[in-house]
Amino acid sequence: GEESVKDVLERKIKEYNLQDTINIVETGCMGACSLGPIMVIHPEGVYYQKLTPEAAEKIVEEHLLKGRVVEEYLYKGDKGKIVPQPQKEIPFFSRQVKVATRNVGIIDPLSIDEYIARDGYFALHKALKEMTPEQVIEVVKESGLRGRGGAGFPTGLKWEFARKSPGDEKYMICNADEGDPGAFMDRSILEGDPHSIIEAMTIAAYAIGATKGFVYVRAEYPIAIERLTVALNQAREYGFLGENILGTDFSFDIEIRIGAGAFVCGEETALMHSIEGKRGQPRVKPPFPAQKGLWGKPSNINNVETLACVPPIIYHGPQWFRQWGTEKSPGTKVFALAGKVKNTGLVEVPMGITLRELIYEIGGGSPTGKKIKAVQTGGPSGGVIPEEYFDTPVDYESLQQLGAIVGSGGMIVLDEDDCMVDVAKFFLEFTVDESCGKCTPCREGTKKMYEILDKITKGEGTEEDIEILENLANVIKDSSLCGLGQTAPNPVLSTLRYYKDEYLAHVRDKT
Ligand code: FMN
Repeated sequence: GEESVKDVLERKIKEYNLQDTINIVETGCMGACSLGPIMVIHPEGVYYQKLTPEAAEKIVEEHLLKGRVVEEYLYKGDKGKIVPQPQKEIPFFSRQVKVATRNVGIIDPLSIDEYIARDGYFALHKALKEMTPEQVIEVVKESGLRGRGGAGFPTGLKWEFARKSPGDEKYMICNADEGDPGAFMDRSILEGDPHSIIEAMTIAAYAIGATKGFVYVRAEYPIAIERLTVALNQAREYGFLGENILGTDFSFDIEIRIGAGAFVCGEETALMHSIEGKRGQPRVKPPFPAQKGLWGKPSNINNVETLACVPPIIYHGPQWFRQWGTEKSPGTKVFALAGKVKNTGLVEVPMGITLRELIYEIGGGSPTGKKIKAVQTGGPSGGVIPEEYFDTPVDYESLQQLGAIVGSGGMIVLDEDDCMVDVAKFFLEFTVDESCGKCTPCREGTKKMYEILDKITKGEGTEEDIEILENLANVIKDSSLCGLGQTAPNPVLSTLRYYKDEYLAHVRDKT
């Protein structure tokens, strides 16, 4: 609805001859999905939410012309209390720490000048003019930044492998496939701050010795593709990309490649096959991309959110990043809060925050007052975490110990009405659909698991079926070719771990 609000604003501002004093800036997503469309009036910082074209008209006439705040569209807190500046008072906003999304919702993504005004390309300048590639890698290693695409692999170490891998032609790839259902952090960064990715990729390319880069972005993100294209042209024009960047002898350029909607193409080896024009299927590792990547050359691949953290780390130094998070999982992470929670949307928080803080304080708890039962983290590769474990800190190791993962940052909150067998079936249906078919355990096994789950949820299963389901899940996990099959059984295994009684109730009560 934002477009129609903007149209009215433009028309009204012109009508009242305010165009010289009032500037409309179209930004990327501000994160609060349940409140959109949103408009913030600066410099006072008044936050209007749930806007309509009529609301926009009223705000121009009252707020902009007469300086009177329109209460009707302000944020309403507990018991309907009006909060004009929720950014300062409401935990959903005030508890966030924005590193990867530092410019999203603030700058105009189509303006390179606005990016530069917020320290954009300063890190690139510092890296190219004051640091050797090895020093850049050292800073990233010291920061402890770990891959935000799911696996949590240390970014600096991966860069070092690519740097040390012999070869004069190397590639730097950005993974913007973002296939996890419910995840939209990468989209928000690309749409809201595309220059941060260009700057980070150029720094990474300098560090590993790459001359060519690719952003692999899914076709379902047309706005991201459009804004990235504009940003790439601006970066070339300003000398941040192309031949002899910033007058140095380092040259690097980036091309966009558009994916065609296959989840498996987010897996790094499948993604590289897809860029090469081949069928997007994974292959056995090793060799890893750092040794043999795109067209057999040493390559480095990073997720969008990982890359978005790089420029401020280089600019402010590794200890700056380490002021947030835990020893082993430093920094911040963007999560997509969804499901049975009051405040849905994107939030960037320090790692190590507890699930309880995330779901109750930031998320605002249940919207209906029903009892929250669990949270499903990490999308189709993840698992459920029951409410009694909500004091667990959100970091890579802690969630893994509970049978779930941080993954790309999806968090779906479930309440007492949700059947955990249905939840497992929902995610498994997705992986069955998205299995590429190359390896047998994933192709045949996940289908078989789905059939058993279907039988159980229809009240036609037996206790033996539950046993077969569990055995099959473990076999698929151990024997699949890539991460898709290796993690597909996780939702089933984790619901079996904590909610076996619900499986048994289905088979015993025939419901
Ligand atoms: N990583 C992403 O960044 N985006 C994706 O959409 C994505 N999809 C994946 C899908 C599957 C089935 C698997 C197994 C992995 C996927 N990954 C995805 C992880 C990538 O293979 C790779 O680990 C990641 O891009 C590395 O970047 P990082 O170290 O910055 O996280």
